[in-house]
Amino acid sequence: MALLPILKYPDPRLHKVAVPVAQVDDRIRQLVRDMAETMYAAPGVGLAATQVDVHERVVVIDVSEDGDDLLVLINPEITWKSDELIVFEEGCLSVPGVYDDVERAAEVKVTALNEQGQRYELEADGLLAVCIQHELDHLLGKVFVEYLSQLKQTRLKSRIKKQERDALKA
Ligand code: K1U
Ligand code: ZN
Repeated sequence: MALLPILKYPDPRLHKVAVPVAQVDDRIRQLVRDMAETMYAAPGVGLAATQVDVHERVVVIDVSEDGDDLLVLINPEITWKSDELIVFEEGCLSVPGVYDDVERAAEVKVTALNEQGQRYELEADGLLAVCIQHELDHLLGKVFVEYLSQLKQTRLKSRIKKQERDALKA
């Protein structure tokens, strides 16, 4: 198993669109194991392959209290979103230290393949629904801060540039 480096916003590779997995084989199962280890170590409740610079449709999620309920989503697709919306304060392992409210569908239905390549369906609400939508956005090259106002995005980019300059001086 391996801890994978996580790309940090505004790395342009976070905006690549992931392609479907052609075959669920040992390479993908190893990627899933490494992504899960990386997510648990971060720690986080989700991770998309895009964030570890692999541009294939693979996501891992674990929103359980004890961190013992890993959900593997290969080639996930949202098949239904509720009209009801939920506002949730989101974070992102690719944008450390930034948490802000995002409005998304309160419930979703998703279909995906598991590590054995078998298709399954899932209905989700609450944090799981939020996390599924956040991770599937990553696969489309979208980072949650893009839902924030232009002013907040500009301030965030300036802050990151200043942090990078300060790190060079230190
Ligand atoms: O995609 C990611 O970067 C993972 C992200 C998932 C997420 C969290 C909250 C709302 C939407 C999506 C994170 O895991 S951020 C870290 C986090 O939420 C957390 C960290 C430690 C314990 C519990 C949660
Ligand atoms: Zn994220």
